[in-house]
Amino acid sequence: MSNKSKTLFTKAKKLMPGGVNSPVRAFGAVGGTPRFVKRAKGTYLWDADGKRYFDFCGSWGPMILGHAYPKVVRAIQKQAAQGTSYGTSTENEIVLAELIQEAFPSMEKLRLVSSGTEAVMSAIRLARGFTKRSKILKCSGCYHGHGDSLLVKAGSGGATFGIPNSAGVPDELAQLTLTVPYNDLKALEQMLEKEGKEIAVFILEPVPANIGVLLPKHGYLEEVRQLTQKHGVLLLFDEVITGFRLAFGGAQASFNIKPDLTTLGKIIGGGLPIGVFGGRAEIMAHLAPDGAVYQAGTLSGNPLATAAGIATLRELKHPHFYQKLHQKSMSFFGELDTWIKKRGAPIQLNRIGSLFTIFFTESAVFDEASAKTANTQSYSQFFHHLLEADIYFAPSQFEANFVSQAMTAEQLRKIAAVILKILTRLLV
Ligand code: HOZ
Repeated sequence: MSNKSKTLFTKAKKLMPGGVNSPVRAFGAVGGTPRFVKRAKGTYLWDADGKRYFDFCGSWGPMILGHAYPKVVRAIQKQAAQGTSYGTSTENEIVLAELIQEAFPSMEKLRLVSSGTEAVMSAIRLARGFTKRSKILKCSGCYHGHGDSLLVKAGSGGATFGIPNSAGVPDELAQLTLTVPYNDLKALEQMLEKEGKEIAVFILEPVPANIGVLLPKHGYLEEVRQLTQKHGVLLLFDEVITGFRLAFGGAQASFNIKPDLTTLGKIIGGGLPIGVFGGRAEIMAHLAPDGAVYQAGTLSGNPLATAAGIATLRELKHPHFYQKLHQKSMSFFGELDTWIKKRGAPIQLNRIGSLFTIFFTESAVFDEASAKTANTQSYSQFFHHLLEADIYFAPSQFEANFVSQAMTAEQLRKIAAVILKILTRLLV
């Protein structure tokens, strides 16, 4: 076990609640001591004791190119030498906005902010300002950052720690957030019939990845688009995880659906803090200084984050980038899947593109309730066996894992063999 991480965790707990700056990092759900990381390169993380891990967490999504990708590092270094924040507009904001818009044509206008949470909070305010309606609708188990209105039946840390409704959110506000199960069109239809006239926006992870990965049932997203349109409810795709992950144009390109609003984060900052929200020009016109919905940020469009984002997105634009990434991922998942099926193991491998979760349950996982049938104790055991084998997964059953382009087919073959050995041991 990592001694330095233990010492650092003890020290950190004296200074920070739970010893962390974001709850799921604390290993609360899997037990043990969180690893304090000192450096990362390509597919690997090194902890404070110098122990190396093959990393499937990828900083929770941003590191699609792998860690310390040379072109991204150079872009950050070059920009840092020219200043780290100006509080003025820069040309790079335009360059990044053009790259994002090229990938997401539904974002006719957009605004850069500093995190996915901030993007969602701002987009929700805008949706309310535009529609002049107060209620919002989300799916139970989906996570859209920690804005007050979104911490109702929330996934990610909400699911991990069993606090889907956070203390500190006034009931009066929480009551304005309605929920329906993901993949349930009947529930959505009934909700919109009953409350539609008061709902500003339906916010949805088109492919949820914060309760573990869920896949939309055939036709679900198309029907969601039609139903929201019918009721004059805006559709907001939260693609903080799926954006530039499932395809250059995210889930909306993969499933060919045009939402009214979109939020992005993670990958678009190449590992630096960033978020963006955008959508139909008619809606975005309501944002200050053009319109009456206020939104601002000292570090919005930050020069370091935009430099890293531009360098990252330019790599993702290369022809065949996603094809290669998905091919590698598919062979890796294929090896796991074949074994699971052959053995009839009580495990669900939910996956799409380079995104995946291994659920320890025999029933199909397609919404929050089915995700919650997973045996979290088995996941914890699995997680710690992986750690012993120098493999780092997300420290919670209810999160996604990521294949990065830095991982080679050969590495993934070897890792698949290790994972199957661990599963064999666990399932006897
Ligand atoms: N919101 C992230 C998981 N979906 C966790 C971020 C972190 O703890 O670093």
